[in-house]
Amino acid sequence: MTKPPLALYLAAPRGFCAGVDRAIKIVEMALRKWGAPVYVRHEIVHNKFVVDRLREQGAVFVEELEDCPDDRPVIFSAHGVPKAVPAQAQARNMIYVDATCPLVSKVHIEAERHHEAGLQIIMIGHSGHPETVGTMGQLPPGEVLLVETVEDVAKVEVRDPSKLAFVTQTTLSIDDTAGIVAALRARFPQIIGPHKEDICYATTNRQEAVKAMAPKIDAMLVVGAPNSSNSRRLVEVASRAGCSYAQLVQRATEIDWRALDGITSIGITAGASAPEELVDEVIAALRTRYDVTVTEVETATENVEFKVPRALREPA
Ligand code: 2E4
Ligand code: SF4
Repeated sequence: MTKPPLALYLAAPRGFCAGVDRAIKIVEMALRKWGAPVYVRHEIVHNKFVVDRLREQGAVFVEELEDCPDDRPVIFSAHGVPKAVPAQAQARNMIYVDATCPLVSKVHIEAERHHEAGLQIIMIGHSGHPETVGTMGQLPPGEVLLVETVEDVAKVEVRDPSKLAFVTQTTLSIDDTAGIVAALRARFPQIIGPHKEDICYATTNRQEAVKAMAPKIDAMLVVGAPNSSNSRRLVEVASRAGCSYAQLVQRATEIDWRALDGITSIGITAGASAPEELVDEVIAALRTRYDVTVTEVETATENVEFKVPRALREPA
């Protein structure tokens, strides 16, 4: 039987960003330096495939520092941790390596600087997400207020409207955040903040690539995990840009073939924590049912690289 033709548009950039590359490298280098087990507080990045592979090499994933023994190294995930976490590790004389993405650490420093200048901070982020918990946890309780929506901006109760700053999570929707920032500036004209927001280059580029592709395609598959904020935003961006079917898939086995019935074009992208092997797997699965022609849609080039901490570059 002949397979129906399918025009496959592959987003570029997609998949791993510099912060994820660095975080995974940190775990691998720590395993080499100290041997197994090395503990990791929270999924190093939000991807089961990455976590499983590191677990096979001897990494032990836990949610809290309390679940780690004193005498084994612990790594903090790319999303960042509240100040209390390294403080507790130090108090227990533990070896720890911080795999927080430098672009998340930059936001932590920004928040601290505003606090030292006597400002209360409003964070735009998702409640309960580890990055939000980590950034808010840089300062004492009450010093960082969380808003998730434009409606929250209308309700938030601040200490002094003339002494305010804002910071954001790095993986938010560019468009939603612009609306929330506009609402903040309208209600609090004196609020201080970054030029736009703190959304990182990788989040921005992946959303832009999806926007460029959406008009060309009948469906969009985003390779990524359900707990990955940046991946979920890519699904939303595709839907809003007019793609009638946009779906997050962790890997090929999650493709809903019935939903793809009758399509002639498809877009594929991957969140910043999704390995390229899983993109390849999805494309291979499509090839079993369709006569696929691949076109890459490149809207930006990336050459960002982050060094691993010095402790890992030195012998044990
Ligand atoms: C740290 C900061 O934050 P998100 O849920 O998108 O994390 P994920 O692990 O999926 O992606 C990597 C990452 C890590 C993004 N920003
Ligand atoms: Fe860092 Fe951005 Fe990657 Fe998050 S998505 S790890 S902030 S580079």
